[in-house]
Amino acid sequence: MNRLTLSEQFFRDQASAAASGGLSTVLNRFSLLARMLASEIMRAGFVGKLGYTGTTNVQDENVRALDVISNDTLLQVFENMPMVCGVASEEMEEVHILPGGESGKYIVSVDPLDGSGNVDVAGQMGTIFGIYRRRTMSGVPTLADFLQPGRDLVAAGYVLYGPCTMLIYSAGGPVNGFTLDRSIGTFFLTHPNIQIPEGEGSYSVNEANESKWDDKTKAVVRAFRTQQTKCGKRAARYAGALVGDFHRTLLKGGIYMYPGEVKKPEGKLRLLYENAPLAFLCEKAGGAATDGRQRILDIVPTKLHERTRQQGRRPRSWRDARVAGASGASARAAARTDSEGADRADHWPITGRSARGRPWCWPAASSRQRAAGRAGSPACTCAGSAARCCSGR
Ligand code: FBP
Repeated sequence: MNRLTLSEQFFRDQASAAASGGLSTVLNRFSLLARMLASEIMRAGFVGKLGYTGTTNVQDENVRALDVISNDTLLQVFENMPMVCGVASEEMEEVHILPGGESGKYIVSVDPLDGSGNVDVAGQMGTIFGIYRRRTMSGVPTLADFLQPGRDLVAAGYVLYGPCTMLIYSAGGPVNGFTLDRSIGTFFLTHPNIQIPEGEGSYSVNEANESKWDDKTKAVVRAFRTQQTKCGKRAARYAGALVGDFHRTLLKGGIYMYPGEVKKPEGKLRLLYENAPLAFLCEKAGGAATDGRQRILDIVPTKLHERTRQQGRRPRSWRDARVAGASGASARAAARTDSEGADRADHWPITGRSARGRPWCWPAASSRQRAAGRAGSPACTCAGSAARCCSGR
C-alpha cells in the first residue's frame, strides 16, 4: 500500500497554504529531532544514559541524563536553520538565539523530553513543540516574540516514544498522525485527520494529589471515579507522561486533567511548552482545552516558564464564560458563583471532545445545593454525547 510520507505531507501543507516553504522546512527538522531522540532513548540503557545528572533545572526538577541529551539534540538540529531565529525550551532558563537567525521568521517552543519520569521504567515519553511567526520584523528576537498566546500558533505537534514512535501535528489544518518505520527511518501517514471520538473513553488525572485539591476538583474527580457522571463508564488511565495520556485521549476520547492545588493553583504543566501546543491540537481535533475559566489558547503568557496560571478574574459576562466553554445555564451560574470568591474557581487544564460549542459544564452549585452542602453537577470535557448529557440536555 502506497502510504504518504511525512515529507510529502509537509509539501502538501506548503502547497495548500501557498507558503514559501519555510514552515515545512522547520517541521522537517522536528521529524529529524524525533528520529534522533527515538534512537537515543532506545540506546540509553546500553550507554549508561539512564538516571540523574545530580543537577536541577529551571523548573527546579532533578535533571536526567536524557533531559540534557534531548535539549542538546534540539539545539543541534536547529543550529543551522536560518528560518528559525530562536528556541524556547522547557530545559533552558533563557531563550536560545540562533546564530544567523536574525532574518528567521519563526520561533519554536519545545518540551524536548516530556514524561522524563518514565525514563528508567521504559514508559511512554514525548517531545512537544509549537511554532510561531515572530512578531518583530527582523534582528535579534525579543521576549515578545516568544510570549505569544496559543491562538497565534502556526503549527504544533508532539512525538510519542513508546512501542512505536509517532509524530502527530497540525499546521492549522487537520491533525495527522505518522508512524516511524525504523527500518528505513521514514514516517508514514497512519492516522489521517484525527477527530476525538464521541463516546466513553477514559478519565486521566493523578489521583494521588487529591488531598491537595479544592472541594470542587475533588467532587469532579470523585464523580468520574464513582461513575456518577452522565458520561457513561470511564476507565481511569494515567501514563504519567502528558504526551501518552493526551495521545490516548485524542484517539479514544475522554478527559485529561492536571488540576491546580490549593497551595499551587497554577498546577504543574507549562503553558508555552505543554498546554498551548496540545490545546491547539485538541481544538483542531474537535475537542476543548480550558484552564477552567478560559480557552488555554487565549491565555497570553507573561513569562517563559509560566504554568497555566490562575486567572483570578470572574468571567466578565456569561458570554465570556461561554467562550471559556461553559454552556448557557452553567455560564450564568459560573458568573454568579464566581462573584462569591474569585479564587474558589479551580483552575485545571482539561481537554476533551464536546458536541460543537458546548465543551463542558461548570460545576456551579445552585443555592439549594450549596445550602445542602452539595457540590454542583460534575464538570467534564468528555466525548460529545456525554457533554450533551452532562448539561442535562
Ligand atoms: P516533564 O516530564 O516535561 O517535566 O512533564 C511533566 C510531566 O512529567 C508530564 O508529562 C506528566 O503528565 C506529569 O508531569 C506527571 O506529573 P505527576 O507525577 O505529578 O502526576
